[in-house]
Amino acid sequence: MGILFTKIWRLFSHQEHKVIIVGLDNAGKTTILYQFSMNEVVHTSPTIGSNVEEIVVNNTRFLMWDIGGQESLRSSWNTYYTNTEFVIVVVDSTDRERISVTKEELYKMLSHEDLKKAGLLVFANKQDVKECMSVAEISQYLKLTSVKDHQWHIQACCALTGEGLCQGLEWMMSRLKSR
Ligand SMILES: Nc1nc2c(ncn2[C@@H]2O[C@H](COP(=O)(O)OP(=O)(O)O)[C@@H](O)[C@H]2O)c(=O)[nH]1
Ligand SMILES: [Mg+2]
Repeated sequence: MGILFTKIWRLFSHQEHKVIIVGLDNAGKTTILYQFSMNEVVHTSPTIGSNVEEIVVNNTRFLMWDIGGQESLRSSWNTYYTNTEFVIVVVDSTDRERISVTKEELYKMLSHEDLKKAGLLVFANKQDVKECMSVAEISQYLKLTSVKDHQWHIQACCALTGEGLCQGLEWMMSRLKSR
């Protein structure tokens, strides 16, 4: 009864699904957010605090929070976690030096009580840049196959052209449907 009620409630309530976009500064989070919301490339400046946009895909509404990734802001990421259904982690695939920092932040997030049920989508961004890390390399660095308690998916993308972004959204939609 409880589950049925929840499903019906979702159908009629036009509920928004909360998504947070995190990752280190300069990874491409804000560019991705505005590709989703406006389908165009915007000139970004480092995000202080957060940007938020509503994105509607086939009647499914996502409320997407793009949270500043500078070191000083990372400690406040957890104030955004409540009711989050998906965490999008954006990786700058050209930034080999800081992939370990991303990994550290990733596992800190996954162990947080408020994100226990959240799905994880990793965008391997900047795939247009020569010699960038591949999806396989990034998966390996982040040890994604060891993530057993969250549903996860990694997607190659280029935020500048938008390539790969729809596939990421489709994965999120498929997770919602399978509930
Ligand atoms: N070559 C390339 N540059 C990108 C891509 N995505 C973002 N950028 C650039 O990376 C810089 C940081 O992007 P921004 O969205 O502000 O990153 P944020 O700090 O994570 O929000 C900007 O100069 C973007 O134009 C991409 O897919 N390819
Ligand atoms: Mg930003």
